Amino acid sequence: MTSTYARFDTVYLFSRFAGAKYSPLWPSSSSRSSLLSSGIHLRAKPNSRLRSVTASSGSIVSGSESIEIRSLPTKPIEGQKTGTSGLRKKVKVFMQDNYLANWIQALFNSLPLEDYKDATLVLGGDGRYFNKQASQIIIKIAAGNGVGKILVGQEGILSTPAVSAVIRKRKANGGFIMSASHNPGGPEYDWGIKFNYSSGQPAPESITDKIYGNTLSISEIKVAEIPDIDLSHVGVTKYGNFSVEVIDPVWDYLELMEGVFDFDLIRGLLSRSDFGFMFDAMHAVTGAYAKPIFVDNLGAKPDSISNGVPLEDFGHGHPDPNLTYAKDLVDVMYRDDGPDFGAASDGDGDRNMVLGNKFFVTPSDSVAIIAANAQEAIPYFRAGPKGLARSMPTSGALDRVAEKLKLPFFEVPTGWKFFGNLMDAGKLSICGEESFGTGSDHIREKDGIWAVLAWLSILAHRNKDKKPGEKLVSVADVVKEYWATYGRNFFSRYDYEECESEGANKMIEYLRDIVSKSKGGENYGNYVLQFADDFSYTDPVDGSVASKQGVRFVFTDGSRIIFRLSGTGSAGATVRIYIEQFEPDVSKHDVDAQIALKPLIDLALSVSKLKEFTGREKPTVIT
Ligand code: VG1
Ligand code: CO
Repeated sequence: MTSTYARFDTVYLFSRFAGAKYSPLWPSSSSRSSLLSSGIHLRAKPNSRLRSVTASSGSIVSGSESIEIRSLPTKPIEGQKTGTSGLRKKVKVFMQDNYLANWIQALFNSLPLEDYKDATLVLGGDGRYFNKQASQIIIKIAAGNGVGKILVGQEGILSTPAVSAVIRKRKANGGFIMSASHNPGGPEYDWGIKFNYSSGQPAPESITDKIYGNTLSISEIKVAEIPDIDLSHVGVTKYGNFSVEVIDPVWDYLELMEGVFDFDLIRGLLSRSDFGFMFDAMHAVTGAYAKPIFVDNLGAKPDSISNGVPLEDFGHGHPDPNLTYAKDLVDVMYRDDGPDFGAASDGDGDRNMVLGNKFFVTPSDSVAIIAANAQEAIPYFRAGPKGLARSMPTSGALDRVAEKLKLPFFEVPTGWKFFGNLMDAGKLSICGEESFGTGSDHIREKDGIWAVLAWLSILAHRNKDKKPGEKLVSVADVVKEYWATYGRNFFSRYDYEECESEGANKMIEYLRDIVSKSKGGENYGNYVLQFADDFSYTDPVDGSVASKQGVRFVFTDGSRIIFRLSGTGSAGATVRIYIEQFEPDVSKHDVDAQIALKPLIDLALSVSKLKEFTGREKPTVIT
């Protein structure tokens, strides 16, 4: 293992999901009961059939000529503030009274009329518990506010990258994503909602702040008096000027992937008898995509997909693709006779973990390696990437690739929403975050399956002339060759989940105070401070400023210690500490990251007085 990942205690206990209990807010049609009782066991059709399933071939159901809009009185609800990626809470919170309805109406109250009136919006999600009921609520409020058309994934299913792809391809004005991503799902766990704009990127803070403001003054919700829409079949339903088109969740996305990658090249690798492949969909949304893409199109064996059926509670798992939560895959990959390549994706399909046989690729290295190899291995980048970017806490590996390839480089705050403007302005092609997020400007979200296809392209390109029986270039070979060329950025993240908010906030305040008084040249143990600050980012395209994005201590040898609080949790506060150190010496590249980083980790703990502020002896997760 090149990086240690350990879990010291268990935060989540899983109980099996047993039936939905939900009282609908609005009068429902007879189809509701069937929607509620139908479990999500969606399997996307093989590609050959997908091609024939288009909107026009679906049924068109026409309702009345005009729809009645009802004004439902409501009261503001506290705490509907968007975090790093949408609004996330326990599903029980979202199921209370008008909780979801208020937020959706507040969103419409925040958008300029021309952004939604008679416009097309996309709706989809990761298949988690409450998505089906939420779909009906969102559709009725959208219709009530004058939206012209909703494009919704069959059974409410669309991965986050697929929503972005559909918005772009069908020139929609935006879209809703029903997901709390890697957070567990089911009646006891999390739910979330996110809004993306017309270029497919998550709404900027200027909009999410407005939505929050409007949730505090909301007094009415506009609801269309229409029955629940049957989401189980591809087709169009019309009510007056409003229509809902149920679309196949895979088709647009698959078509995009075929344009980005050389599928013949990848098929050549996946169909080799001496190359083993395994993809773990974690019972989350990529289960709907994995078989059509990897098996039906690219020739992988049917048994190479595990946990490939999306379930409302993710099979009572934690759909976070890392060495702790994707343990089944890790165990297979660390066997002597394990596959040559393994990957997993998260709840909504935007994260990825990449493994070789007995080898874990850190996400920070992964994006750098994809960027370094993109031009030769991926047709979409044939002219070379336009620019590279990473989130601030992500290791500086990508910086070195940008330097060598003489590409523009950007460092943005945590959260994918900050990459979109750079992409729209043609300044950025490939980017990533340390949190298992990698992607490019083919869409405006990170993309788990894209990252897997990028890695398969690199391996396929390196091995395309290898005869049967010849040793293949492995994942470990590609990574070690990369380290030898660029040096290795040792990186680790310590997470302290569900701390008391008060202590965690005090710790950050304490660190901000240290930073405000700090001076370059000060000694911190064996390290000399270059600078310390609370990261602030000015968007080079629209000039917007995001401040207080993480406290960082940067030392003269390039080492860094970074502290921030998570913005995606649904309970308490999660403290994240990011530690990084650069090592140019090849002879030291095989050292375990936890050993290489020990002095810096100790320094981070003492500088922050973490134990004192949070009472925590040990992190819950180490990446
Ligand atoms: C985390 C990650 C961040 C990522 C975000 C959304 O945010 O650190 O890099 O963009 O999750 O990912 P935070 O604020 O908890 O650190 V996903 O796949 O949950 O939409
Ligand atoms: Co996600």
